[in-house]
Amino acid sequence: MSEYQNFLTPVQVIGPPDMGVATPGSRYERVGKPLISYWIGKIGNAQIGPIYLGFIGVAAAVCFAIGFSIIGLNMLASVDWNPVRFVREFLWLSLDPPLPEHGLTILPPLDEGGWWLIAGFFITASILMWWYRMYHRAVELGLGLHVSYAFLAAIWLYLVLGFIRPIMMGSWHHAVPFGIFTHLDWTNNFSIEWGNLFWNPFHCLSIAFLYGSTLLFAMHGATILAVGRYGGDREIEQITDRGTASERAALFWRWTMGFNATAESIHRWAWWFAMLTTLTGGIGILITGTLVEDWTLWATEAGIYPEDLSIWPITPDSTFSTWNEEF
Ligand code: 07D
Ligand code: 07D
Repeated sequence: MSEYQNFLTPVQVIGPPDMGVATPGSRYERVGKPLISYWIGKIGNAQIGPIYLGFIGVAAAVCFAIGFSIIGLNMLASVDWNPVRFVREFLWLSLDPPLPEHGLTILPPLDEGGWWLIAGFFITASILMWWYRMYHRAVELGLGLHVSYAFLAAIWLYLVLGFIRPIMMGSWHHAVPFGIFTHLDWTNNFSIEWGNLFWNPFHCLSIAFLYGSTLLFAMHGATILAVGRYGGDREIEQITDRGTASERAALFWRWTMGFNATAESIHRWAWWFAMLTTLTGGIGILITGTLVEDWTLWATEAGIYPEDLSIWPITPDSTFSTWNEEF
């Protein structure tokens, strides 16, 4: 038998599936006959199901299906109901928000943004209900509410982008289209329209936390894998069994950079960095066009953007003719 387990040496115990702890007072039960999958066991827990099926969860799934279908059917209509074109052109298809002249009208003509509003309503209802499911399952299991707060931070950015800011701007037109490439185009146009988002300090903060999140994730993931050979991933033993993996992990960082997080605090670092990415991002988007009209102008006035651009002689600039001539 393997002394320690990783995804190459898993010992998979096959036995009666675990139904999980009882949650007295729950109105709904877990459903589905659990199954054990060797291959799923390679990337996580081998047992699939049972899944908790509550009213809100089902309602969220139904709302998502309705919103998703409305988007899909509109896309299909835009290619004359031709399934081959739908598949080939999918990445370019889009369901766009209402035209500017409709302002904040609740129901503009369906093909001028009405379908976008209806789809948006169902997708948003679905996300909010899924959030409630996260919240409520945590309460019932006696957990902290950290997962639901983290999800809420992402929902904050989503709501700012598609709901709160468009209302503050006085038109749904400012919201994001439902489309793979069109939402990228929207993102690019947003930056251009409001004077280059790079000069928005909240965009800077959001990027710092996003990059920080990947760094922390890499450091933490790598550290635990590195001490896996000493059982570092067996969290229960590590709490009582000092002097082995956890200690080596901590020492590694104390020796390499003088400071080490603890097994608890590293998760706090990760949680805050991830949450702050979308929290600061949402603030940055909310104040764009509402408080600040042009970020380059703002940065110039704040003394951040240089008034004399000749101090950056080597910056590649595609509009700079001699640069173009070189290529
Ligand atoms: C890996 C977890 C799984 C989730 C996945 C996404 C859908 C959408 C759409 C039917 C990390 C599932 C996608 C259900 C189906 C239709 C029309 C999460 C993981 C795999 N974006 N964005 C993507 C969304 C915004 C931006 C990809 C959503 C803003 C850039 C995917 C939202 C701005 C790039 C996607 C949203 C923005 C992307 C991969 C909501 C600024 C890319 C996402 C609800 C923040 C990348 C072609 C991923 C890409 C990409 C989904 C909002 C910018 C389609 C659902 C408006 C610059 N975005 N995005 O892996 O390849 O996330 O695009 O707010 O380069 Mg986006
Ligand atoms: C979108 C939160 C909502 C998602 C939810 C999930 C479903 C799917 C799935 C069933 C992602 C719902 C899920 C419905 C269900 C299944 C399978 C989180 C979301 C609730 N930028 N930029 C950011 C960089 C530029 C622009 C953030 C880098 C340019 C705009 C991030 C660069 C221009 C916006 C970031 C760069 C521009 C952003 C997003 C470099 C374009 C935003 C953080 C190196 C030319 C957003 C303040 C995030 C923001 C945002 C990174 C460049 C535009 C840090 C690294 C200058 C308009 N940019 N960006 O977590 O918050 O998103 O800005 O150039 O709105 Mg940017």
